[in-house]
Amino acid sequence: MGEAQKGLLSVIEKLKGSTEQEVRIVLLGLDNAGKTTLLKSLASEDVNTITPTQGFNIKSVASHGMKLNVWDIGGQRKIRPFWKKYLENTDLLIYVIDSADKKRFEETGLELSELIDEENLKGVPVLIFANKQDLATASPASEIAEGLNLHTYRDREWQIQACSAMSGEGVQDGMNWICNNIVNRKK
Ligand code: G3D
Ligand code: MG
Repeated sequence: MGEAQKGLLSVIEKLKGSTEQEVRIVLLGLDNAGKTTLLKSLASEDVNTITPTQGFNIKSVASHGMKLNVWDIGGQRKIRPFWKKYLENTDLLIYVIDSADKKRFEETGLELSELIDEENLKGVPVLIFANKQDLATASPASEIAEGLNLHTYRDREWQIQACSAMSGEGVQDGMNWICNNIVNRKK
């Protein structure tokens, strides 16, 4: 694997120079969006899976002063209250969308808008990965942005990045945005 694999760690290395605080990131999206694939390209470290409560699997990577938590959202109304703890003090939200799964655009849009309203994510910058762009049936990021009404987000920084977690294309661009944003926020 190439540069993309080192992406997040090198971002964190840079951040260490500018802050002593831990950087907390949550990576979310519907099941099958590509989170696990993306995670593998973001972190070369071993990923621990913890199960804090029944039916709620959370993958957690901690290294270099960074804490990254990942879980599937959608269809989990009953266990949502358990998320709270893992959304506390979040510095950045990464939201992953399967750009080729048009049937679930509405569902993923609803989940994102609910997340954005979470108290613990108030004002938190959000990077949206329009993933699976390598598929011929993928919708372009601009169309997805429109469908999600991203232009109405006025209380936070946001960015949509076309990518393929599989090939790594676009992942580094997303990392660069993260780097600039967390650095600006922590200053
Ligand atoms: P999740 O962790 O969000 O549930 P995964 O999603 O990372 O497990 O990915 C779900 C499926 O989508 C996997 O396929 C994975 O290989 C595929 N996938 C992830 N990212 C991409 C991408 O950028 N392009 C393409 N074409 N496929 C991708 P399987 O077949 O293993 O279920
Ligand atoms: Mg997964």
